[in-house]
Amino acid sequence: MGVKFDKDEFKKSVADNLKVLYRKTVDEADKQQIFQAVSYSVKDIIMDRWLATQKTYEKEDVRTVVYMSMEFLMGRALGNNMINLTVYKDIKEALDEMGLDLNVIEDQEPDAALGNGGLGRLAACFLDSLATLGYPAYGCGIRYRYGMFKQQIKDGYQIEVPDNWLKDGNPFEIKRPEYSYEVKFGGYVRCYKDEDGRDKFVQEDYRSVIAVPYDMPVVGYGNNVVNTLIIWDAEPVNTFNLESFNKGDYHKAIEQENLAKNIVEVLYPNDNHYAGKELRLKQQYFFVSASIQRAIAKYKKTNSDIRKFHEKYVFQLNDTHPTVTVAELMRILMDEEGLNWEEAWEVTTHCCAYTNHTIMAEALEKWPIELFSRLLPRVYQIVEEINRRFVEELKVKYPGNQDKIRKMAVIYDGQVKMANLAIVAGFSVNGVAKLHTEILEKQELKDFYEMFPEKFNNKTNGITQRRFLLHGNPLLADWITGKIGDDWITDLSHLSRLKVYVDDEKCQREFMQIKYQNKLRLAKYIKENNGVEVDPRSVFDVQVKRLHEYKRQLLNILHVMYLYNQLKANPDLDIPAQTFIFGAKAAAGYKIAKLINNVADVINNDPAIKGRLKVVFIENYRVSNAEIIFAAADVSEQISTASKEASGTGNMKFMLNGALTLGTMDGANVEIVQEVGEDNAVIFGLTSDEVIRYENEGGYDPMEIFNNDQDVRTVLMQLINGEYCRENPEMFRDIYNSLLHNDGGRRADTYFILKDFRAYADAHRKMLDKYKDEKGWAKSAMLNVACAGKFSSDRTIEEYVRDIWKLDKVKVEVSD
Ligand code: 26Y
Repeated sequence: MGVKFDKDEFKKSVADNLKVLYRKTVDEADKQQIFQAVSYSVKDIIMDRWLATQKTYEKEDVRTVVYMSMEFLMGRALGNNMINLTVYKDIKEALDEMGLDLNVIEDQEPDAALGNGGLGRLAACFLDSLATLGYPAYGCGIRYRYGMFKQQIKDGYQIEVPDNWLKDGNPFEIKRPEYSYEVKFGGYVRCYKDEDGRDKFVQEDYRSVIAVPYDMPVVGYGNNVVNTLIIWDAEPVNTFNLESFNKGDYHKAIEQENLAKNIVEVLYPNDNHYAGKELRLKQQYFFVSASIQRAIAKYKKTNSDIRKFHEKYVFQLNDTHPTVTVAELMRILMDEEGLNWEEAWEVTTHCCAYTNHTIMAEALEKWPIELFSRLLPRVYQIVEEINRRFVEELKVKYPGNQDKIRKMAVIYDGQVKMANLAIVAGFSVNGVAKLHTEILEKQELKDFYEMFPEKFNNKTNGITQRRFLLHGNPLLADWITGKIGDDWITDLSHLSRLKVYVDDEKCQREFMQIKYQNKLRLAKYIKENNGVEVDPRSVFDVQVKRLHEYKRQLLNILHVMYLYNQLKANPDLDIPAQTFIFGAKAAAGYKIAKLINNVADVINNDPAIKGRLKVVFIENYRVSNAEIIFAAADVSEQISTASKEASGTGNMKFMLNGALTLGTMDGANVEIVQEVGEDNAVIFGLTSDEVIRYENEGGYDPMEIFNNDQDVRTVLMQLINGEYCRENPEMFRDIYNSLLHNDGGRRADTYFILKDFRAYADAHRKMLDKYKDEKGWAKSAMLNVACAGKFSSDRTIEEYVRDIWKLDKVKVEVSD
């Protein structure tokens, strides 16, 4: 089923593109132009498959999932598209012959960073798996003009630089103005009776924008399927609203122009933290309304009865961010399609399914009624009615139980609670790892679980092996294929066949040699991008993920400070050289990045340590350099406070690339250890039950640890004695205080860093002992790869399809 590839034709195509696009020959073109030309040539291969896929979907009138997400963290497209078209090596060869280096060309592409972290990257992995498995699917999101900010480190501080990712044009996207829709904001609702005496509702005196879709191809692996990611741009109703202008409403015309510009301007760089910004609600409604309008229009092309819409479409809500879907679908079905409430509710509650990605209270979306009703007056009326009916139901089911109503109502205390809306109107509610779903059922969403147990289900996250092994780690990918064939590319469970090699010493050497090559590659990257020299023979101990208190980068760096003290006190300490690698973007103003960088500065420049300890903060961590980092890791730091990390997906990427997990029993770590066995990971710290118990008891007393553990005490004192900031010893006072003192409503050491410190230090010791046993280590690392099969997003998607989406696989024929 692979693509028939004609090398000469491809070379000609690249040269032609350079001519047509830039009036240049291959020798004259710059790297960016070459990237564009190659991308257009690849797009050309995609195009026939894209057409054929969409034709097939139309002809077979397939049931479709629409993955609704504010975030799609796609990363680079060129390499991935070539991989999935199964022409990567062919094209590499063709370009070689033209004197062009594919790696250099790939590096010209900016990451499509339309997401913050795990949730956005999960959406991207899901699209890859859906296409590869041959399921009809759309992603719907926003074409942010500026994606996730680029991070520079200056003087140890994070500087946020705008990510103008569209500056040179996006070769893979296609603008489709013929499928544009109007989206209305504000104004008021006028109610009147139609000729049959039925209530009718129209929004008047609104401001509106035109939502214009751009399609991005999502190429399935080796199967001719190309699905579509639709990202919506906003344009003013007309460039200069003549109608309003003529009526003298100059102000309104300008307002609408600004609304369009602002709405898609920038991705909010908040991860797991809700800020309640009005513009964010506008973004949500904007892409939701446009996406539903498009789905309904598409449905009506081939179906006549809108009451059966749910037979053909299911909307998966990626967290609460697109939850306004529920009310917007009700509105369109009633106000535009003429259904009554019961009919519209029947369709809506069979269309919408909700995924929860976090139990962090500060990530819960709650919109003030004032804001919500002002921005979306008609939608708000519908939410009110949903709430009124639901509260009636609650009163019948739990008479007199005000407490339940307070907790479960969709509208309460002046706020619209989006999670409650998603649960009430959705037919499915899922968590993203076994432990996470259990916590939802037993704690966070207990009341809802008791009322609607049938809605709840678990879908443990996964990752795509096409990007994070086949593309990101070609040496290991080839080695695996050499051993067990290439079936793992589309069925990761095949990796278990590597188990027979884990005791074979030759295989162990080959495997570790590949790891070493990947460490060299990362060392080179670090040298070129950060100017730090690292020893590829040292242990690469890596924590890459968004900076967040609950993820506890602070625990990691405090331990590095402790290790440094140990090495200073005892220079003969018999431990392998270690490189601690961090990579993370932070919410603006968060101090830990500065601490890590200052610690790095001190340690890396201390000759007494003889290079046995290095600390590196990799600037601008993102999907493209993540691929290089995972491939080179020995130790995977997954150290969140138990119960706080819903799943984690980086943990899976490390495992797949042969790193050992050093982690807490949190999120999917639990399942990772279950798969690989306790001997091939190191687990430490409080369990989620213990954490939750402490939290319910109001915390614990970190002072006791401070007073009794001399090593901890020393490290904490170094936060405030200028050891890591000569010019301002007070620099890290806040961090010190947060660990030891209650502050208003905030408990000291909210995330149990000191409580887990000893166990963490012991875990590190245990990890190093493992590392010293070369063969044992190689075996463990290989077992991590061999046991990673479960963590393919292909497996996750098959579960969503089976339990929630009920899609049929499609076959696409193409004549090359
Ligand atoms: C601003 C706001 C409401 C908000 C924005 C982004 C709230 C949350 C987020 C992002 C959350 C997120 O990325 N969650 C992560 O989802 C991953 C995929 O399910 C999980 O693996 C990970 O544990 C979880 O933190």
